[in-house]
Amino acid sequence: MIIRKAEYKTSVVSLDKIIKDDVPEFAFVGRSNVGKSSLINFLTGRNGLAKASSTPGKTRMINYFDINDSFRFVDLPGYGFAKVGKSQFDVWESTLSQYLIESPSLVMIFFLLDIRHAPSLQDRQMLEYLLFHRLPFSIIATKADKLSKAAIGRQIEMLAKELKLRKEIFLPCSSITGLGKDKILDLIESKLEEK
Ligand SMILES: Nc1nc2c(ncn2[C@@H]2O[C@H](COP(=O)(O)OP(=O)(O)OP(=O)(O)O)[C@@H](O)[C@H]2O)c(=O)[nH]1
Ligand SMILES: [Mg+2]
Repeated sequence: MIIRKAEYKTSVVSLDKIIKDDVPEFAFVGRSNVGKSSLINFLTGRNGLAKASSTPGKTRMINYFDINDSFRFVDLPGYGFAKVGKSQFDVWESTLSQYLIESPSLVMIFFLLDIRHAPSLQDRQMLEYLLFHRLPFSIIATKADKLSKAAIGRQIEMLAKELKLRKEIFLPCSSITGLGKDKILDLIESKLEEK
């Protein structure tokens, strides 16, 4: 899979504006600051396509990107960002979860976890949500450039144990070194072929 074209399509804030058509979608979920927007930029090779920032809470809407005129990436707002008021936070979370169950052409959810940290309570809730609704997902362990090769292996084992998942479904990745890019693109290609 080669991404030769990536374009910003639109952003929506409310559920009634969610795109409902038959273009396959790949969504990126995870806590704020885990690296969702950076991963979209890195996969598409377009820095600045999705707005990334060291300030958590950068992505506040559901952002759609058209890829290769044939599928979409969907950058979702992160959860676990404490600085917003509780009510606004609830709105984000419900929008996020409704997007996940109401999008008709959602093919795959990339669930991002920071490879350096044990999963947060909200990460566990997100996982339960994905399992409960039988949503197709794979786990991207981000920021692997911050660890040695041996430590990457140890952290993947820790995450798999903590979440009671097979360690094979974890893909270590780095938007800085390029680790994981080919595997993620292969996965996207195989999901599109299954359709
Ligand atoms: N070292 C390292 N830093 C990364 C990596 N990916 C993202 N970052 C940094 O992590 C910070 C957050 O990245 P974003 O891509 O904006 O995170 P996000 O998940 O989109 O955050 P929200 O939009 O707030 O939900 C930025 O400072 C990035 O430069 C990575 O693979 N390695
Ligand atoms: Mg973001």
